[in-house]
Formats: sequence, C-alpha cells, structure tokens
Amino acid sequence: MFIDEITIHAQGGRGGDGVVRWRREKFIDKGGPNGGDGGRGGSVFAVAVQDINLLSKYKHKKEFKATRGDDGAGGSRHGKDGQDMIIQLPVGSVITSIESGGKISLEKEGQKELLLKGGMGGWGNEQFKTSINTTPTKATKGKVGEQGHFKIELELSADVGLIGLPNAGKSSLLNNITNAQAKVGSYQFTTLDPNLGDFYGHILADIPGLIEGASEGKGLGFKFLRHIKRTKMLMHLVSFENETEKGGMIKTYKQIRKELGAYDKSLIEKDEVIVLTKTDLVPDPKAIEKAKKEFEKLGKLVLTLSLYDYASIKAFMKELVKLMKGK
Ligand SMILES: Nc1nc2c(ncn2[C@@H]2O[C@H](COP(=O)(O)OP(=O)(O)OP(=O)(O)O)[C@@H](O)[C@H]2O)c(=O)[nH]1
Ligand SMILES: [Mg+2]
Repeated sequence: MFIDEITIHAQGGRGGDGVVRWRREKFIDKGGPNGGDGGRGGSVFAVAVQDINLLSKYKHKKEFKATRGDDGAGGSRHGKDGQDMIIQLPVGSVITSIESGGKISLEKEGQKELLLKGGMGGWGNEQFKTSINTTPTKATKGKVGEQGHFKIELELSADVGLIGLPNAGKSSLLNNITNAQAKVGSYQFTTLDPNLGDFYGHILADIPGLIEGASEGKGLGFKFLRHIKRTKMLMHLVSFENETEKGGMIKTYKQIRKELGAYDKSLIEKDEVIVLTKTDLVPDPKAIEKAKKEFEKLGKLVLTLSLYDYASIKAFMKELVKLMKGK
C-alpha cells in the first residue's frame, strides 16, 4: 500500500550527567576536583532520500529516539555524546511540527534538517572550581532532549499515469522499471490502491484497472482517476489478450477512452502513449506489427512490450527516457 501521510513522535537524547570526582594524590585526602561534564544527547535529523515508498516502512514505527549522552568521569573526562537519530524520509516530504506548526520541505536528495536538539550534558564539579571554592561538591544533571510530534506528508504529483483494463500488466510494468513493489495477479482488480514508482526521478502512477461502465460506478478504477488528473502524460496499456475479443484491441482501447472522457475531458486531451503489452503471447511477429500499425493510425506513439523479454524491456525504457526528456 502506498502511504502518503504518517505522524511520528521523536525525541532528542538526554544529556549525560556531570559528576563529582577528586584527583587522588598521595597524602592528600581530597585532591582538586576533576569530575567531567556529561556528553550531549543525540539530536534528531530528517534526511531526504529518493524513495517514494519509504513512508510505508514506518507503518509500525512511530517512535524515533536519539541516544543519551554518557555521564562524565573522573580525570576530567567528558562523557561521550549520544548518537543522532537520522530519520530517512522521501524527497517531496513536508514535515509539520504539530506543536509549533512550523514546516520544513524536503526538496533535494541528501537534504538534512535538524528537527530536535539533544539535551546539553551536565557540568562536572571541575567546572565549579573558583579561587574561593577550590573543592566544589556540585555537579549538574544532563538536560532532557527536545521532543515533539510531526506530521509527514508526501506531496507528489505523478508524471505518468498508467491506465488500462484490469490485467493489462500495469502493475507488472511499474514493478519492472521502478522500485515499486505493487501486487501483481493473474486476475482482475489486483490493484486496489494506487501504486507509485520512481523512474529516474519521474513518478509513475499505477491505478486500478478501468472497465466499461466505470463512469457509472462499475469496477474500481474510476475514483482513482483524480490521481492522474495532474500527470503530464498517460500510458495506455492494451494487452494482446484482448485481441481475441470481438472488435479486438482497438475496441477495448476506445472503451477506456470513452470512460476517461466521461470522467473528465482533460484526460483525453492529455498526451498519451499506447503500449501494446504481452507480445510474448503472440506467436506471429507479423500480427504484432499489424496491431501496431492499426493503433498508429490514431496518430499516437505506439510501443510494444513483453515483460518476459529483457530486450523488449530495455527498448521500452529507452523510449520512456526519451519521452520524459523535457517533461
Ligand atoms: N505473458 C505475459 N504476462 C504478463 C506480462 N506482463 C504482465 N503479465 C501478467 O499479467 C497478469 C496481470 O498483471 P498485473 O500487472 O497485475 O495487471 P494490472 O494491469 O495491474 O491489473 P489490475 O491491477 O487488476 O488492473 C499477471 O499475471 C502478470 O504476470 C507480459 O509481458 N507477458
Ligand atoms: Mg494492478
């Protein structure tokens, strides 16, 4: 499932305590004070990573804590600082502090933002030594780290929308060429939620299949069309399995177009590339060419694809890279 909003709680580490210690010297009961300071607690950072499916990893993890600083020690030794907590979030995340309302946007890969500071370490007794008080017995405790709740929303607008009948191979394609892990099945309506994948920085959206009558509420895909409303381009997948149907592939293609138009005219005015899928099911290469020619009469770019053929996938990706240039 694609998760585009989570709420987390995070806390900076507590500072280590300062300590009271004395220098040990022969014949002197109490040498000078040498209790060291506590280490700083770790801070909490967010770091942007190019992985739009990252938020779903945090489905069951809502708590993020940096570690505590170590206490000081004798011999003027500082406690070790606590370890920072680095929360990886997808590029495109907007982080809102629930307490303050402040917002941070993660726009670039590698961008690192401080969310919460760790607590300061306490002071050891050496720090309190003065000319008047040479044997201070005072040390202070480390401070607690800052803490807060954050809402993280992933604001993405997909660049390419994958559409087609159920079973056309939309999710399979997404899984093959992006880091997405969408569910694939040999039955209709495998996809129940939109899936997103990242293709060299371009976001592909896979939505549930559309069927005839979708605009009247049949099937699932219709209500998801809003996810592709703002895409720059549509990829319309038509499987060679539909060749055997009455009217063939062109008819199923036109059905879907009709449904799209019924939802929103702007969807049929969008740039569209037609992808004829599952070419491996066609024994005669001439039949593939014939179907391709027929679709080309519609005046659109027509690609063919078999996910069982590596060369075919490679050629397809090359075309897609070309298409995305300047988009
Ligand atoms: N032979 C062949 N089968 C394919 C190819 N691509 C996908 N399939 C199979 O087609 C079936 C449907 O694939 P999906 O990717 O789930 O199809 P979908 O369009 O996402 O389907 P919905 O989510 O139901 O709309 C699966 O059994 C896939 O293994 C292909 O290139 N060749
Ligand atoms: Mg699917």
